[in-house]
Amino acid sequence: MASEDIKTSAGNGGETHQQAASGNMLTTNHGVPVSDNQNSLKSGARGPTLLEDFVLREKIFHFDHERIPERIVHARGSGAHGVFEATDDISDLSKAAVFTKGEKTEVFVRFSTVAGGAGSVDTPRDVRGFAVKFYTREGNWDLVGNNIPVFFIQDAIKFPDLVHAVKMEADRAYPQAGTAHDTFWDFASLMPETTHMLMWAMSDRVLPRSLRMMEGFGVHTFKLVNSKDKASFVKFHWRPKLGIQSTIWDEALKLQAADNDYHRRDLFEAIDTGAFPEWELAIQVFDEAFANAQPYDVLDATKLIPEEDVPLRVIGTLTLNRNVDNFFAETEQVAFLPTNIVPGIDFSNDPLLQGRLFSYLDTQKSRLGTTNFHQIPINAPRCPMHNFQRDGLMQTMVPKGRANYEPNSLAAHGEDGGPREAPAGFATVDAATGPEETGDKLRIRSETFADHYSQARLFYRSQTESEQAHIASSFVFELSKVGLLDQVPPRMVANLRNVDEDLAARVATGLGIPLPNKAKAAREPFDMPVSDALSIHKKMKNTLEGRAVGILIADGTDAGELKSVVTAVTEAKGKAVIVAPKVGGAKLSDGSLQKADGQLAGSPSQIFDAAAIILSEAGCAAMMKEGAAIQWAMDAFGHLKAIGANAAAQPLLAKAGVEPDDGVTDVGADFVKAAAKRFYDREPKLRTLA
Ligand code: HDE
Repeated sequence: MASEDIKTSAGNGGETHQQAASGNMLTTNHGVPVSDNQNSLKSGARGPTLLEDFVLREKIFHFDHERIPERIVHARGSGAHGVFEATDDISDLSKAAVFTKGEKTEVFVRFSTVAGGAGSVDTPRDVRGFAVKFYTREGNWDLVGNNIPVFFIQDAIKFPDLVHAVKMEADRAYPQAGTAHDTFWDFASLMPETTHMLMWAMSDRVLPRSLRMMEGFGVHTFKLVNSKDKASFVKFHWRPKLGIQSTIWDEALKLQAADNDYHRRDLFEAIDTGAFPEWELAIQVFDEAFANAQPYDVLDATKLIPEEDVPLRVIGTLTLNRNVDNFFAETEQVAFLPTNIVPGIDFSNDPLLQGRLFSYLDTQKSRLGTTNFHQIPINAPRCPMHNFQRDGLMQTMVPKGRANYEPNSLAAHGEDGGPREAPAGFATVDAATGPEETGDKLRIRSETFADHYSQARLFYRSQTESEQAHIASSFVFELSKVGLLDQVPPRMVANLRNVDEDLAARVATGLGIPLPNKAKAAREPFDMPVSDALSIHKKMKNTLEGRAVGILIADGTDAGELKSVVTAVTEAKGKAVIVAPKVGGAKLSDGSLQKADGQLAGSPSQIFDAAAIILSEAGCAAMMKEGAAIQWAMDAFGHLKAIGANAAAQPLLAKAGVEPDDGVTDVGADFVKAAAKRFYDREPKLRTLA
C-alpha cells in the first residue's frame, strides 16, 4: 500500500517523491500504518509517555524542522504557475528556443516585497520582486527582476550594506518592512547613487494596487545572441495587460490594517476564478554604438533607457493560470538564479549583475540546505539533465554505472559512458558575444557611472503634479521618521537640490528645516527630455476589468437599484462585492434576503476600487449611527475613488464629509464610468501634501 503511494521519478528530478494526496491510509514517513493519531503511547493511562513511541517522536521531530531560513531579502512572496508564449519572431536577435514564435514555455513566477520578513504585510512602501522561471526546452532561464527598472546601488559590494541599512535595525529589531527609519536614510543620504531609485521608491510605484497591475523589469542590461553569435544589448520589460495601477499612501496604510494578505489573496482569487493575469514581455534592443553615444552607462543599474529613445518591442505574453498546490513546496522552495540563462541570452558586465551571479547560487545552499536543490520539483528543469556531478546531501537521483567522470572510454567496453559535451552552437556563456572592455585588475568605479542625479531629475520631472506631490510628501513622511540622526534629513535634502530645487524646497518646508546648501555632485546633472512612460497617471487604463466595486447595503435597500448596479459593474468586467452590516444579509425592499459577501466592519472601502452606497431612508439613518459606515464613505472619498450613492444615502455622504465632484455620482451609468478612474484632482482639498 505505502509503496504505491510514492511515485518515484524517472531520474531527472521532474517528479521526485511526490506523495499522492487522496484516499490514503495514515502511515509514518517510513510507511508503517498509524492506527491512532490522537494519543501518544504511555505507561498506564495517566503515566509517562514512552520513548519507544516512534510515531509520536517522528511526528514531533518532523514538525520541529518544518521551517527553513527565510530569504535574506524578498522573504515575503506569492507565487503562481503559468505559461509564456512567444508572439514575435526575433531569431535575428536571439537563438533562444523560448523566443521561437508560437513556442509555449511553462513558467513559475514569484512576486515579493523586499525588506520585510516572510510573515510581514503585503502593502508596505517597498520595491516588489518580479521573478520568472522559464522551464525552456534548453534549460531553465530565470529573469529575476523588480517592479522598478533601476536599483539603489551600482556595485554588488554595497549590497550587504544596503540590505543591513534597510532591514529592521540591528539592536531594536524594528521597523519591519519599511524604509522610514534612521539607518536606511543614513545610508541613502551618504550614497548619492541611490538618488534615482529613491525617487521611484518615494513614488506610488511601490504601492501597487495589485500584483496583477505592476510592471516588471529585468533591470540590468543583458545580451541577446543569435545563431551567428552576434550579440545585441537588451533590457527586458513586463507590461500588465490590466494596466498599471497604484494605491495612495493613506490607502496602503489602511490596507495593512484591513488585510495583511491583500496582494496574496488578490492574486490567488483572480487565478482561482479564472481571471488569469497577463503581461506582455517587451524588449529594448540596442547596439554598442547606441550605448557609447548615451550620456549614461548602460552597464550602470541606476540608469534606465527612456522608452522614447529605444521603443519597446513586444515579443511574448505571460499568463498566470494555476495556483500552487502547496506554498512551501513551491513558493518557498523555488530557487531563482540569475545564472540560469540559456543559449541565446547572455550577461553584460554590469557590476551589480556580476555580483548577483555568485549570490543566488550561494544563498540557495544556505536556504535549502543542499547543493542538490535543483532536484526539488519546482526547481528541476523540464528538459533532460545529465552530468557527472554526484552525491551530496539529499541526493534523490540514482545514477547507474561507473561513469562519473569524463573523458572516459567506458563505452568502448560496452558500458554506458554518460553524457558528452554539447556540439558547438549550443554553448551559452562561452559564446563570443561581442567586444567588451577588459583590462588591468582595478578596484575602481568607472567614471561613466559618476552622474547620480540627471535620471532622478528625469523621473521627477516626468511625473504629473499629483505624482510629484506624492513623492515630495513621501520624502517628508520618511525623513520625519528619522529619530536621532539630525544630520540625515538636511543631508538628504542637500542631495535633492541636485535633482530639483522645487522638490528640495518642498521637502525642507514639509520637514520644517532650513534649506541646506546644495550637495556637491560628482558630476553636474543635466536635463533630459521628459518621458511620459515613467508616469503612472499618464498611462493609467480607465477600466473596471480586474477591479472590485464595494456595494454597501442595509435592511430596506431597493432591490431593483441593487440589481442594476451589480449588473452594470459585472458587464463592465468588474467584480461586484456586496457589503452589509450583517454577513448573513440584508432584507431588501421586495422582502428578499440579500446575502452579503462581506461584513461592514471587516470589509472597509480601501479593499475596493470604487464604492456604491444604496440605502433606504431608514437604512441610511441606521448607517449614520455606524462608525464603520461613515468611515467607509469617508475613506472611499479620501482615497480618491468614485462614490455612487442613491438619493436616500445622501445624508450619510454629507456626514462623511463627501463633497460633490466628478467622482461623486448617483448609482446610474455615470457611476460605472467613474468607477474605472481615480480622482487625483480631489486630493489637495483633502490633505496637506508637500
Ligand atoms: Fe536580489 N537577492 N540581489 N536583486 N533578488 C535575492 O536570493 C542580491 C537585486 C531579486 O522570489 C536573494 O534566493 C545581490 C537586483 C528578487 O525568490 C539573494 C544583489 C534585483 C529576489 C539576493 C541583488 C534583485 C531576490 C535572497 C546585488 C532586481 C527574490 C534570496 C548584487 C533586478 C527571488 C534569494 C525570489 C533575492 C542577492 C540585487 C531581485 C540574497 C547580492 C538588482 C526578485 O541571493
